[in-house]
Amino acid sequence: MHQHIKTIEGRLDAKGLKISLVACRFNDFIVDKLVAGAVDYLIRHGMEKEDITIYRVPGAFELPLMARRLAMKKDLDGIICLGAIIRGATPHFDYVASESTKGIAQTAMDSGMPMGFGLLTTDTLEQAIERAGSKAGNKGVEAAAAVLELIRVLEQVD
Ligand code: INI
Repeated sequence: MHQHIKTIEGRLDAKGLKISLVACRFNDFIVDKLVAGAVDYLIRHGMEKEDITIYRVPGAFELPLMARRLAMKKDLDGIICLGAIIRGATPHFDYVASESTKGIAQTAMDSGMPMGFGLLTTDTLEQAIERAGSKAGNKGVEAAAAVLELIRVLEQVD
């Protein structure tokens, strides 16, 4: 049905690209799995190890400022934000989660830098574990795949 409609898609080819990850120390036993998943994905899709840099920030609240600073770097093709906010652990879950999410989205919009969103917001530790490389996949891998696809589709806009 769509055979006559021009469709532009992103190739999942990371060759020659330069990406930085911003990863939280908070809940690092979860976040480290997201980081490992994202790095593994990028390398398996052709990125050189030397073209990946990981910046560590204290927690999800600090993600947006670091992402914004990196978005000003002209030599980067994309950024991946990785963190885990678990409701049980904090009374201010909703504030941290919404400020972090809004800040990351706003940074992407203001800068035009492709941004992968790999921030887990779960009710329980078990749900976080499930999304960090077990039965519900790995949110870090998903964020890496999304930013790669976005970079490759954006570069085809003429
Ligand atoms: N930061 C997280 O990344 N995950 C959390 O679950 C979390 N909890 O539970 O509070 C969290 N809080 C810390 C916050 O992001 C800031 O680092 C802190 O408030 C200092 O500014």
